[in-house]
Amino acid sequence: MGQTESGWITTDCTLCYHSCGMEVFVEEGRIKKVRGLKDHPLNRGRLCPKGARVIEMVYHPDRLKYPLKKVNGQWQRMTWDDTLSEISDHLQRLKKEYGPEVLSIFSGSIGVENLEMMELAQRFKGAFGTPNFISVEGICYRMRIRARQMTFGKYPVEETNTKLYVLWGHNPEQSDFPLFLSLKENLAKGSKLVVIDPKKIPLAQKADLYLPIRPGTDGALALALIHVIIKENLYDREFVEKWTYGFDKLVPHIEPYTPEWAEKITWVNAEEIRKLARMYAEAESASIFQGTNTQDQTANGTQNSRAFAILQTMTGNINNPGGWVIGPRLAITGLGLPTEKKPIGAENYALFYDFWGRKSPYGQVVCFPDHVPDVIKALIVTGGNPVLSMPDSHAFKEALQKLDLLVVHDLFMTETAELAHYVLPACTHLEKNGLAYSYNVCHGIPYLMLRKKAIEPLYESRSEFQFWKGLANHMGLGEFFPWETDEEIVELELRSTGLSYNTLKEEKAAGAYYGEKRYGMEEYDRKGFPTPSKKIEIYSETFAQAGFDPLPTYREPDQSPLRDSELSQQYPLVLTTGARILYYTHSQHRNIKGLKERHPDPIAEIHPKTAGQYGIQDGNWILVESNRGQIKVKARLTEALREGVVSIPHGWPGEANVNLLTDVHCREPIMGYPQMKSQLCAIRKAED
Ligand SMILES: Nc1nc2c(c(=O)[nH]1)N[C@H]1C(S)=C(S)[C@@H](COP(=O)(O)OP(=O)(O)OC[C@H]3O[C@@H](n4cnc5c(=O)[nH]c(N)nc54)[C@H](O)[C@@H]3O)O[C@H]1N2
Ligand SMILES: Nc1nc2c(c(=O)[nH]1)N[C@H]1C(S)=C(S)[C@@H](COP(=O)(O)OP(=O)(O)OC[C@H]3O[C@@H](n4cnc5c(=O)[nH]c(N)nc54)[C@H](O)[C@@H]3O)O[C@H]1N2
Ligand code: SF4
Ligand SMILES: [Mo]
Repeated sequence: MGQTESGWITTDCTLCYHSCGMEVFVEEGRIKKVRGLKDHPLNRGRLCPKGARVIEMVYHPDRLKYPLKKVNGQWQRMTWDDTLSEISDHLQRLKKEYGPEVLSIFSGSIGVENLEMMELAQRFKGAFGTPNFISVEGICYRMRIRARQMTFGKYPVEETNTKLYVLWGHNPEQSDFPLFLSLKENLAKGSKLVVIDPKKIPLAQKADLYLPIRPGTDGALALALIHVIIKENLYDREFVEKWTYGFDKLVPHIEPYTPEWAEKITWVNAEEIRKLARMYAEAESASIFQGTNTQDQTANGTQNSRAFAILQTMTGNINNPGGWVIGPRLAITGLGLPTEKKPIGAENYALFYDFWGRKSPYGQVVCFPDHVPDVIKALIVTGGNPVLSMPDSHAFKEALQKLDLLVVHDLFMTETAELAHYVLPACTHLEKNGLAYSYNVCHGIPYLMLRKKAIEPLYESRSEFQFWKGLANHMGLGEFFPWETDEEIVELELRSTGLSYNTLKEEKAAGAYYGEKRYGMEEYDRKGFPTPSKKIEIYSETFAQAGFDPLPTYREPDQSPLRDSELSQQYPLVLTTGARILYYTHSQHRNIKGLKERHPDPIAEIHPKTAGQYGIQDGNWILVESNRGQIKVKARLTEALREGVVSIPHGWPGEANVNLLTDVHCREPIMGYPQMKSQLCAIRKAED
């Protein structure tokens, strides 16, 4: 693949999915310095604390260095060739006996920002013939894309410059560094801010309105907002008449959803709901920024996303500067190969899998534990740590232990890798070429840049390209991976974009926008929207046909404090999980000293009054219990969090892993997403 260069190399950061621009200084084949790329529109020269410490990660002594095989419970060093040969033999045997569905491939959130990781895994999946590709798409983000697509026929995204930001379960200060940068600038210029969150996050101090909502009840609030906007005639009548389908059905539908009704459910004061409805409808432009996964992981997720789409529509905040805008479609050539068979979950969650013939390449990951070993007996994990990151670690761990074959390709020995039969060393993003793309945060215009290799792979680590190609070769599937280098892959991906590998390498190292954004409705005047009614579908026949409410409705979390049940008595507090910590990506980076010291302990945030009821003080180690298990974390008392709520970040290992508490069978009924933001728990002081 040729020697890498010395000096400053322009590439991106893949430590989280934002793909900020990064420059890396290389001397004698070693990375010496990194800095943010000034010309990148997302981070504009800055790096968050994770990106700034990437060198510590790349050269971490705990990096996996060579392939390992578990023999009698001990890791034994292997060569790549022998390992791939053994895996290949094993897969062939299983396939022959049980058919190709026997293999599943899991890709984590790294596979969302790393096109090649996802695409090559999907290529192998197709070459092997299994439909069972599963990923974080089954618990994060895809739900909103599909809900918006079913409403608009396309996927509009939030503009980063708006006159009114509605942060609805989203805390960009921790999770969305690029949005945080533009938000701060625009607030200084007079934009307004609303925060809807059970925690008064620091940004809420600057907000014009803060609504302390009970976790999992956002759908009720959204319905009440629609109610007020209609009742008070605050909607954009002209826009609604011209562009929407089914508004007449919405009007009687929202009759019962008064702010007073919502107050009982959401714990948000009815007058505050009215205030928000007026502020939102009257803003010059407004954009709802729903949490990247917050709404997805509630009992009402799909309907919440639909309700937000309807709110944006009713107020005319579609395709206007500062609203939700439909940008040009990114025409990257996919590498995935389709399979005829349906993946796990396709029957139970039909709209996740298929609508209007738009098939998704993903199985529903929450269905995985129940399909092992009956359907699935082998799993390859690439760039993910499902034991810590998927809901219900007990269920996932048990399933992984029942597998005939578990292969993990990662940088480190994770809790998932510890359960594997084979562990393969992966290289970091700075050791391979790829195509980086950003979408939302660049104002709805796709932005492409070369993720340029800065150094040669360390130790015996290999890229996803090398791994899948190698395995395919061993299995006689080499024809599906005809390329020699990862540069060729980037070239292929770019084929229909008008850009080329060389253009990105030589002329546009800092990246290039792909396509132009057009405001206004001219395009739809001519063609209509690509939905069955050719309009924006407030009322969705697609939902009705699939057996779901065609207009947004509300569903209480499966585990609810409002229900007087044995469960709510035993576990009286509301548990929300996974609020992001700036210093870590999911289960990663706790081995980076410069980050760990910034946030050393796994914590549970609790209001002092709630903690007081259990004799818990700030800094005490506590046990948190749910119907699925128990964990031990440190209590952090804060008046910022609503009383009666416990908020615990995810990704901590061992007995602090919050997914030991979450329940893979508490699911949103339409797309199957787990209710990780709204379960019940109990707390008590730990003995020592
Ligand atoms: N309770 C609860 N759980 C949650 C959430 C929550 O809110 N609450 N959030 C969920 C969400 S939204 C998501 S997206 C998931 C994320 O779930 P995962 O993606 O499974 O989580 P990570 O811990 O980021 O795992 C990524 C793994 O990839 C490895 N890796 C990094 N770079 C590379 C590479 O270049 N190649 C390879 N092969 N490996 C690499 C890392 O070492 C790490 O082990 O977590 C989910 N889990
Ligand atoms: N540093 C860092 N950044 C990340 C990640 C990471 O692991 N680390 N992960 C990335 C990924 S894959 C994802 S999906 C995104 C996640 O991004 P988001 O889902 O937007 O998560 P946060 O920004 O942490 O904001 C969640 C906020 O919602 C609040 N909240 C909790 N439950 C509820 C609820 O039921 N309703 C409402 N209204 N609010 C609630 C929490 O208190 C918190 O302030 O972050 C991405 N960015
Ligand atoms: S936000 Fe931080 S970790 Fe994420 S891509 Fe940007 S610099 Fe890297
Ligand atoms: Mo995510």
